[in-house]
Amino acid sequence: MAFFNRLSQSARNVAGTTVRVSTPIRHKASASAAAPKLVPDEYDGPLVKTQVPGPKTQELLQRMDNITRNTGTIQLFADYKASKGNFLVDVDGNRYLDCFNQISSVPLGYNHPALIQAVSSPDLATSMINRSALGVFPPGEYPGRMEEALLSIAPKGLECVQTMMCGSCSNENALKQTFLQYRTKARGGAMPTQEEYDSAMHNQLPGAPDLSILSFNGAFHGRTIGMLSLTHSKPIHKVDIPSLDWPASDFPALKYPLHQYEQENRVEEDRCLQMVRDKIAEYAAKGKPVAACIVEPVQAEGGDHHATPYFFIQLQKILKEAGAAFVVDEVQTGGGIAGTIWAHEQWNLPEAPDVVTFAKKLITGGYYYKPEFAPKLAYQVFNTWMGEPTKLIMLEAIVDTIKKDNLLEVVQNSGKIILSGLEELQAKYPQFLSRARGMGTFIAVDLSSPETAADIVTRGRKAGFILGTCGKQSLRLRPALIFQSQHAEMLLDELDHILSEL
Ligand code: PSZ
Repeated sequence: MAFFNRLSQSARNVAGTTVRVSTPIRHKASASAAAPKLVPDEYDGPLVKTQVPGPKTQELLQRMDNITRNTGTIQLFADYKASKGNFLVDVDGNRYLDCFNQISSVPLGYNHPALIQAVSSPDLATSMINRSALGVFPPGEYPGRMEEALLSIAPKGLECVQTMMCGSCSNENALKQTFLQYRTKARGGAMPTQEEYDSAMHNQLPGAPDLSILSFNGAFHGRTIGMLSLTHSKPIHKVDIPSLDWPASDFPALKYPLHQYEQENRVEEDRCLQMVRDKIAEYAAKGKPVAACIVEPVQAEGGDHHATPYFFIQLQKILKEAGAAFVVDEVQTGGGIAGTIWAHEQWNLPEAPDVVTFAKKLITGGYYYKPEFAPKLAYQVFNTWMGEPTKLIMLEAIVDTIKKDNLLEVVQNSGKIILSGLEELQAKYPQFLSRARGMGTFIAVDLSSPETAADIVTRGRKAGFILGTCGKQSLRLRPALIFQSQHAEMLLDELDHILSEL
């Protein structure tokens, strides 16, 4: 089996810390020369000059902690002016190949020329200075921007779209629309009665109906009070917060490699589908019928759990039969990282999902929906900003760049290199690695323990790589769409080095 046969040596740099100079022999999937840089003046590689975290980060962390007393999550302070392409620079001048991208929310890397140009337009300044309440006084350009930026990439079969601020509030409002549609349908299309208006004011039936939303164990849909009832990835998100009595089904736990476990995986998916049916029946019997089901194409925060297209096709069928809406949360999977703009495109569903939500790489939050899910009355789905017009100016430039630079192909190619590289590393270090899996560059691999996963992230950081984790002990990769074969090689080479030293 061909491994990377990397040759690496240690050298001491001026600051006295170790930087490795490595001469990898290229992985067979990309034996050709490095592709021309998509961001022309991007750095050639990582560079770590100080201890990590460096002295400036440590000083700022202290100051920040005096201000918020809530800095337990801060990893480093960045120098965004100096960051470029796939490389994040910190305030200490250290440069990292960013394989995690602000929790998967950076589409084109740092300071992409197309975005610099887009934000330099007078339109953007006008839009920023005069931020409008989009629900009441939208700018004249807004419908055009929504057509260009959002409808141009709409999932097939979904013709309406609403912008919102973040992923959680997109999910909240999308699910509100499914409740509205459910109740309107139950009334045979009639508007709410006076009794319903009056009882709703006191959180009572029939105006405040006992409906439920089905989610999956291991899911993450946000941290607002409503979404937390659908989030089941880590107890720290939920503890001490009251929650709604809503059903959750198991999500398939697939075995890898998929081709070896087709039968077992089918049994596992059928078990979860049966649980969906059972939960729907249980909650109907309880008087809390399921109005909608929300599902991630890949359970991300929960540990990068995938399911096959079969699972989602069957799930859609079950929901349709039950009269419950099928809501796909593409907040983390959407925007191209799956190798297609929407991960669910790869399922080949017989018809579109009822609702698809997004945020992160799409820059704005929001959701697509079928016309029958549109609210029937004004002010049922509403808030002050209803999104952010400047974000659509940026999104237009992002969508143009994805098309112009064929970034979906770049993602597919880099994804293949990373995944096959991880599979080789898995064969080389079976004591540490298992279950390499991914869609495009949305990739993860399991480590032998949570401690090993954390150790790899720390070692990676010290060598100039930003990596993520998810679930209990998975290493999670979320590169930008401009992550090319040469970046994939740098990453694989470093992982090989780290694993050889464990
Ligand atoms: O710890 C956190 O709050 C995190 S870490 C990653 C996320 C949240 N992801 C956000 C997310 C998501 O991955 C999916 C599938 N759905 C909804 C959300 C919520 O989006 P935001 O954070 O924009 O509210």
